[in-house]
Amino acid sequence: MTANVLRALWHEGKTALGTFVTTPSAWIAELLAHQGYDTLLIDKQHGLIDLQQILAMLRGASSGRAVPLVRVAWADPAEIMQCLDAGAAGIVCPMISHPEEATRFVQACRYPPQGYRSLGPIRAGLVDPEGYGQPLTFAMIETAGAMEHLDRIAATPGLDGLFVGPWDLTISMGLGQGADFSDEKLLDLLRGILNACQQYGLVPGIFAARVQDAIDMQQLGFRYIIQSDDSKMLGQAAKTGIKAFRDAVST
Ligand code: 3PY
Ligand code: MG
Repeated sequence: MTANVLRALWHEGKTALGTFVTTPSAWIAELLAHQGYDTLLIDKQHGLIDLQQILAMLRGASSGRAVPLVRVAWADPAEIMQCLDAGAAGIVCPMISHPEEATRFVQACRYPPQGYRSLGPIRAGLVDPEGYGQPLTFAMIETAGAMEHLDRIAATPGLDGLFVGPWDLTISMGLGQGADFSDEKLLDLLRGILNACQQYGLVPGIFAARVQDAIDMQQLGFRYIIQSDDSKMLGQAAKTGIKAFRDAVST
């Protein structure tokens, strides 16, 4: 499954739904890729995953229909290029605060003359021979700096979308802890990001922990939504089962 599958979906005005994969497991990636998600976001920033495990997870995800992207730990060109060569359909890059960082990120994903990616798509060329040179590029908007430079970040040539990290954004903007999607101050920021996306032809993306928040964000205008993550889902399912059992059984 390739970047162009998602591009086609967005071109039709549809929404891509995915979840974070935080567990270093090809099986979890494969399992989730078969559940009906449009995309998966393998989390190398806050997940428990290192570069060696990315290949196996991308291979696991490839057997399903969900298009696998990687959130890298930082805007490190070497790491970005390794994830792309391994076959990631795109990169979500955290903590982009300045236009120069956005340019450095996007150009690491593009071959000359658009960028400075080095040629060597060892697996990418195998799984996506047509499109490996045009992976998806999402800059994360999650800092006060990003809000200050939003327009110039959005104008970065070759950028496909902005992806909001509401938790970091909330902290960075001094709005407290934990993203409160009913907070008008946060909603104002999100509307500003949506406007920038519309102006520059970018796909607006966001993370939402709860399903209802994901629905609300889709209604607001976001078209790339990552809802929850595998660790949280597993923990919640376990808690629900344990509670049901303990409530029913007294000893
Ligand atoms: C944030 O909300 O800060 C994120 O990075 C989402 O994972
Ligand atoms: Mg974040």
